[in-house]
Amino acid sequence: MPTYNEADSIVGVITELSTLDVDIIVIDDNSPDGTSEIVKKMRFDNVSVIDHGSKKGIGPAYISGFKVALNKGYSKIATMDADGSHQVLDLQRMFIESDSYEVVMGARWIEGGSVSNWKVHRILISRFGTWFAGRCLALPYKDLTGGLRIYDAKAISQINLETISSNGYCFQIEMIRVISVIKASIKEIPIHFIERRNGVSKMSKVIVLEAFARVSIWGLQRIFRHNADKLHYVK
Ligand SMILES: Nc1nc2c(ncn2[C@@H]2O[C@H](COP(=O)(O)OP(=O)(O)O)[C@@H](O)[C@H]2O)c(=O)[nH]1
Ligand SMILES: [Mg+2]
Repeated sequence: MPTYNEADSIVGVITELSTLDVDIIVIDDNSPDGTSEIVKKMRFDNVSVIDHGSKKGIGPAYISGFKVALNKGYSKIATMDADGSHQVLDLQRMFIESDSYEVVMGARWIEGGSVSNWKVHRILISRFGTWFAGRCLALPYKDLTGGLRIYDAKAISQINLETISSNGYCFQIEMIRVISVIKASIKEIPIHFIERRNGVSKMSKVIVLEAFARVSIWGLQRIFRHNADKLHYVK
């Protein structure tokens, strides 16, 4: 779980997750509100914190988390927001599916999926983002920007993680781009996304622009250079 200023949500999310047989790695970008210290004070045996030093964005945070998870030898790696938007019950259903697929993506924009309390502009950005990325990258999925996913650790271990360049939420799109290069199986499962009740979103114009620029460039590369630009992703 990547965190930036989630002091008001993190205890509830970790407590709820303790109903599952999982270890939790929190990757915190030196949150000024003390998120990291709050987690450490919980003293849960199955929870560890990576202090990431400064605000580097969710992309680098996830990559550090993946590296630690691979070192610890886990077989599956789940990613989840720390603000309470992702439901533990959805994650539980996804774990069942993850026995049959290398990547399970929580999807809001498929039958059975839903979003609560999200402003219209967020819905539009998210839906347009997935549509645009799907067209540019020739990916058939319905929700490319969500953060609730389960990856098979073996699939992640085939990736040259240093070559993943996105800092913001574009990371989620880039991961699926990479996953399709290694031809891992992907399944979308409907989830219920409930907008946070505490704290504020870290979504910004810079994050949207980064995604738009990177996806546009990848789209052009797909047309003009085929797969040559993607091979560096694979070990
Ligand atoms: N480590 C780290 N986590 C972040 C950063 N930006 C967002 N997050 C975390 O990523 C998750 C999703 O962020 P959020 O602001 O809720 O995005 P939204 O749901 O799209 O509005 C939350 O757990 C955030 O705390 C960041 O720069 N660094
Ligand atoms: Mg959120």
